[in-house]
Amino acid sequence: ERSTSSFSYSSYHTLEEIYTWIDNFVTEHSDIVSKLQIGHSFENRSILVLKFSTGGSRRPAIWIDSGIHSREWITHATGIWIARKIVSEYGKDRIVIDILNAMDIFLEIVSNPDGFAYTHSMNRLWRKNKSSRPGIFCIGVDLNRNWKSGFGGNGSNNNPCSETYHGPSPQSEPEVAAVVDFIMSHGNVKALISIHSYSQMLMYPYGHSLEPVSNQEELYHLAKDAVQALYEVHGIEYIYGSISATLYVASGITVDWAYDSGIKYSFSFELRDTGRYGFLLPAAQIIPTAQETWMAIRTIMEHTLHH
Ligand code: ING
Ligand code: ZN
Repeated sequence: ERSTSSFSYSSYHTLEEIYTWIDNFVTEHSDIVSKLQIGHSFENRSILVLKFSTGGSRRPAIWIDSGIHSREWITHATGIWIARKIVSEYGKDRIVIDILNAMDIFLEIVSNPDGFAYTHSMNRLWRKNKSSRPGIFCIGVDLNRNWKSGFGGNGSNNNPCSETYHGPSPQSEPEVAAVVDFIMSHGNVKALISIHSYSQMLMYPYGHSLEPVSNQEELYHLAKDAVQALYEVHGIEYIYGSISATLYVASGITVDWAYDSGIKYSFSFELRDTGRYGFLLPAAQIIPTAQETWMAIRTIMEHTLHH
């Protein structure tokens, strides 16, 4: 396919289809969108990031990632829909105009390309990446346990066969190292939003401990506003709070690393549903999920712009 006009935003897609869509999308919106390759996966696939920018250099930025867990297909689909929403709202929605006139948005849609390919070819419920090491007979590291903050602590596992295996060392996985290197060398990321599914939650640090973060009151009120904006779209209820208090203690996670690296607006979503379909969310729910998630993300971006 050579244009995005035939792409179905209400279907799930393979990695190849998404990467083709990215190329077409960037070509069609080259005035504000570009494609960055920030690294390679363990199996040597490209790790791609969409950059939305209206100019400037190293503007304050918002980072959004989806698909760090490969089986969470609704998150990739939501990322794609949001990419299109950003370009269609620039020029229409005053908030999006103001955001993009002052900030850049980086969007990593497929944060675990090897795992994602594997969910299409072999095992629909694969969560981890696909790395292997000599003498270790299980495959894969949990990319949401491989970050430096709290690495190896409670809610992560030392056993390579575990679904929450943290890996041999912090950032041992190329998919994590690529993001760390990019965000650190950028140096001006103000907000990070990491998208998972499922459970209908909006959460902020910490995951690794019950200790409150310094701006926890601000994050609590912002999460509340974002969840309210989400609710107003289709009446879907999200719960919100710190990760450790809302869900469970989890160590070595993306948003704790982001927060400890100075990104004070650091959030993680768990999208629809609450378990009826779980990871196998019907494609008919892609667009409503993306629409409501967008309103929450827009709320977080607007707050970031004004602070
Ligand atoms: N659950 C997340 C997990 O990695 C999570 C929960 C999200 C923990 C964000 C910490 C931060 O265990 C899923 N479904 O991936
Ligand atoms: Zn996840």
